[in-house]
Amino acid sequence: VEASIPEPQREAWKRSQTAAFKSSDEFEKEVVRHVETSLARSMFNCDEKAAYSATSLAFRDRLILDWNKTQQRQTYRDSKRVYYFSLEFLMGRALDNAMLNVGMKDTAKAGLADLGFRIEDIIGQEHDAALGNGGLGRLAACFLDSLASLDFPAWGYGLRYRYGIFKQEIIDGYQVEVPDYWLDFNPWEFPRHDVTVDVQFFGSVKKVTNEEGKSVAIWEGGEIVVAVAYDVPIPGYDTPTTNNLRLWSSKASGGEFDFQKFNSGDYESSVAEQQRAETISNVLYPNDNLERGKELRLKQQYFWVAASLYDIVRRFKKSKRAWREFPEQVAIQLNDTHPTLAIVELQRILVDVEGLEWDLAWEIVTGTPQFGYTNHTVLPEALEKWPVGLVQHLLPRHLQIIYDINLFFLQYVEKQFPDDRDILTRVSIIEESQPKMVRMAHLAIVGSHKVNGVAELHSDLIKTTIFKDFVEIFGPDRFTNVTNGITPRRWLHQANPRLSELIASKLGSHEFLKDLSQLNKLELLVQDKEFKKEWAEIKFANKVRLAKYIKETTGVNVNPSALFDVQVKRIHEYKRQQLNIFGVIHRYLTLKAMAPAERKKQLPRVSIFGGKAAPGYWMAKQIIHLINAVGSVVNNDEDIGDLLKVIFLEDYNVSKAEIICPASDISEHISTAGTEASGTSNMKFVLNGGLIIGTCDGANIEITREVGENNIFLFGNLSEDVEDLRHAHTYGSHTIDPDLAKVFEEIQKGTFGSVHDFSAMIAAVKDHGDYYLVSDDFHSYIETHKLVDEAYRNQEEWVVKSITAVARMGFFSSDRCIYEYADGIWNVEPLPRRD
Ligand code: NBY
Repeated sequence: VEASIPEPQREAWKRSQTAAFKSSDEFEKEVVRHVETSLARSMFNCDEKAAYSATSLAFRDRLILDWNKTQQRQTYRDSKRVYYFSLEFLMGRALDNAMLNVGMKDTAKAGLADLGFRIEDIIGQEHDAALGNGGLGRLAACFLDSLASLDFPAWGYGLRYRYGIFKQEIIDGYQVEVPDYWLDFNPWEFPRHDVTVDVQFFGSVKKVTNEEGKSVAIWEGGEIVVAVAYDVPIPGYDTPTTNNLRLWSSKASGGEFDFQKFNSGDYESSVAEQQRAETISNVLYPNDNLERGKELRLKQQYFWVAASLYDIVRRFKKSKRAWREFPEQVAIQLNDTHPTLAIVELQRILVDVEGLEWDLAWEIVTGTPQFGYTNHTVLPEALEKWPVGLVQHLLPRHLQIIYDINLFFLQYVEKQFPDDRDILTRVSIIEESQPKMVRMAHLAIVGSHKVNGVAELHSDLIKTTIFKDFVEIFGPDRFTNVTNGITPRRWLHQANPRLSELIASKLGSHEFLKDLSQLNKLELLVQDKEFKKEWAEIKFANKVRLAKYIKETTGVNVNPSALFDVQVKRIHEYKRQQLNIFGVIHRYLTLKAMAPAERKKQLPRVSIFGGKAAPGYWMAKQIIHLINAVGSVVNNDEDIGDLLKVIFLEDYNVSKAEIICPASDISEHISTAGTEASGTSNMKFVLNGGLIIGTCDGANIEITREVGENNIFLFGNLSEDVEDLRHAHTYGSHTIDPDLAKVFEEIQKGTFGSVHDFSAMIAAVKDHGDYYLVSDDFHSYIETHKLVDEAYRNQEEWVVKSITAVARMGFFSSDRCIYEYADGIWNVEPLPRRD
């Protein structure tokens, strides 16, 4: 690397090879310097917010030195890079993670203590980076952590939303959305005002014949929006490798505003134009697993994809390689279909801008390995489709290219299946509906060399249902599985430091954080009394911490010795929070019906819910309302006392998950079988010593395979029976489970208030075919909860289950996922730094 630096700068570069600080004294000096210079404040006036800012700037300085060296080395070695394209990166807080990954948290703790601060208070000042909805966005964040920790040359590409996922407030039991303006001070990003890309929209396409007599397309007119890069350093754990997350922000072209319009007195329209441009990266769409076909969303997708590809191509062209080598230098992973336009855009660049022949260009675009597509859902309402007219209007040249891709694809299919007209209709990229639609998943499959699902069941389902025809067409090898994982750095070491230290003390080092399979050695200790005692104490301490948080935020006292039963995730009918709350009501009625002496013998429980409903998802909002309504009755019922508490935690997000996951005894992953592609919080809870109650769905199945059937509580109908059950509901006679019917009667009596509000939830089960099989699974759910209670009474045994499960969770590290993608999909190698 050194030799690549121009002579005059080399000496200075060598001097800069020292890290920003090495001791708590040096750290303190850096903090003071940042308070006084970067923040322009006096130390007399340094509150926790200022201390947070200065601490972050001190760590940022450190990270950016590592960032520079990592990028230099990757460029110098000309290594193949992975680009992870995701519209969402749900990063959470950065400071704690940065301190732990560079291994300087103790240093910072001592330094901050010297200055009179508690490190937890300082960490708590940070606003979550919440640029995502749920599992899909958090998966991208875990993957970035693993890619850096394993020294892979990898960049994330996304959008720098001014507003992340909304903040949720609960007012009178209802969800209210408040904008999440998080950028007032963000020390973790580096604006690159010199790294910009012009992105074109609208306009028209003209075919002209060039000097060589070739017909070429020219896309002209329309408007230009400028993409500005913001870089976020991604530190690896226990390695100097620091990767990059590049987020694009939109601004109007031509500087601040159009001076011509301004000078001609048209001030308002010049401002309006600027605002229109900035709108593109303004806000994250708050839907999870629902596609709504908004023009601005499509604009976001193209803006982000065009800027990112331009950036990648610019980097590639510096290496002066032939285009054929592009797939050897670049692997792009499409996180869901949201970036599918990248396939079309690359074809456009190669044909229209670089002048390649269509066939050669398409060979490069679909080269192995080039694009990989990860599917995250089989729910029909979540599969992306865009009206042809909208694409035509916004991206006229791209629509032509889509039609050409489709033409060649359908010709290829026709050759294989000459007598089958139906298959052409089914697999066409264009749906011949009114209006016609572009099916993004079909485009993504045709343009990718690998398509993967995110858990075994899910990957099997996509092959046998929604993408069945494509398996016939392209063969089974195009389809594969990479079961999701989570980063043990954030979800064990950071969220549960005491448990992580206990494990490290038993295994002799922290190596397990980078090789999670080493947890299996814990199984040798399941009969070690002292170890079990410490294990149980840590869980209890984590529950005490959550109980304190519950008291502060809801005012409700909960007993930390009660069984903590947690369901935190986006609110969605398929995830079945309604099943959970109906079960809670059933428990309440059962307790109420008991004689006091018998009631006293029951096991106390705290049912904890959390999660956001998409603002336009009315039914999900009703579910939140019912949970809160049940809470206000049950929590104030003197007959019940500590035996049952129902808590709804406001504004569930990543930093709250870090408090909640370590504190659960049991967590609920109870989706209708076949609907939850994987789930990842299930992994977080088990890794923290909680057990789960779940359906045979998504990754629950593989968790069962790993931890053993005795260490998980499964219930409910199987995925293969869902279709028949639904059919029977609609065409046969549909009887409701008698216990559930009693729950409905109680709600309809008005016990929980607003009968009117809740009637739709009941009707969905009773009158509208119970699509999510709430009634079918209710009995099994209740019976399984009885088993949970019984098992929990035997604390000795429970702790053994907890330890055994943790010991067997090694498979679910996102490091394992990254190795599988690197090997089977990207064909990339790590590039460790040797300094
Ligand atoms: O991806 C989730 C799946 O539901 C979950 O089972 C899986 O574990 C996780 C990671 O693979 N999907 C998800 O979170 N999806 C979204 O958030 C999402 C967001 C937006 C849109 C679609 C899905 N959209 O079309 O706008």
